[in-house]
Amino acid sequence: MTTVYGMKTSGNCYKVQLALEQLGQPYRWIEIDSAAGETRTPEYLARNPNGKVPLLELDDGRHLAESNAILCYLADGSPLLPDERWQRAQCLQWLFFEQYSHEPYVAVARFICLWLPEDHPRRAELPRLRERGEQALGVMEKHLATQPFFVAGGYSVADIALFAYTHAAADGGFDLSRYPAIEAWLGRVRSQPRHVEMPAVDQ
Ligand SMILES: N[C@@H](CCC(=O)N[C@@H](CS)C(=O)NCC(=O)O)C(=O)O
Repeated sequence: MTTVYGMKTSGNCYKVQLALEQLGQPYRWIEIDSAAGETRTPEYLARNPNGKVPLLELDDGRHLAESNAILCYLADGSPLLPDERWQRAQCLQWLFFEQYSHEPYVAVARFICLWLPEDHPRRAELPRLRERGEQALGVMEKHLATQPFFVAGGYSVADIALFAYTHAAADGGFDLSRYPAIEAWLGRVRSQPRHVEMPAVDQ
């Protein structure tokens, strides 16, 4: 059976969980505690030399890292990843946008706010992270003002990838009420069959 090494409260890992649930694919989840060093053990680094979760392990022992690559692998051949060339390229466009222009700001602000102490020096990064995160949310808002989902064909891995940290953006100090089209899209994503929520973080 396919195995996922992940952390349930990580948006990058939640993307993989959500896709597997919506595809109805059986899987085994191994919870990794990165704070306890479990992504830095020799055994884990042998599976993923980059020492990150999520990580997919196939039955034949092959491993695949990077959440959005995992989404593409899992969704291949399903409606979550269009076959049509242009729509598929648009999916990829939004997956790369998520990793380069969204996640480094929206997810990192969340990480700092939820996991680092009040007096941690990295809190000084928050104003810049919020400024750049707002830019990404602005791009999404404009797109979603005219379309129900990111790619015209319908709900896809692009929506899964962008939902993961956008729906939790308030954790990083973002005010989503300023983005009505994003809020409406979050509702449409939540109403998809077999949707599961990301667990709340214990404070
Ligand atoms: N680009 C990677 C990012 C993976 C990543 O940053 N994972 C974090 C959790 S969200 C992690 O493994 N942190 C633990 C560590 O670095 O030890 C992806 O999309 O999968």
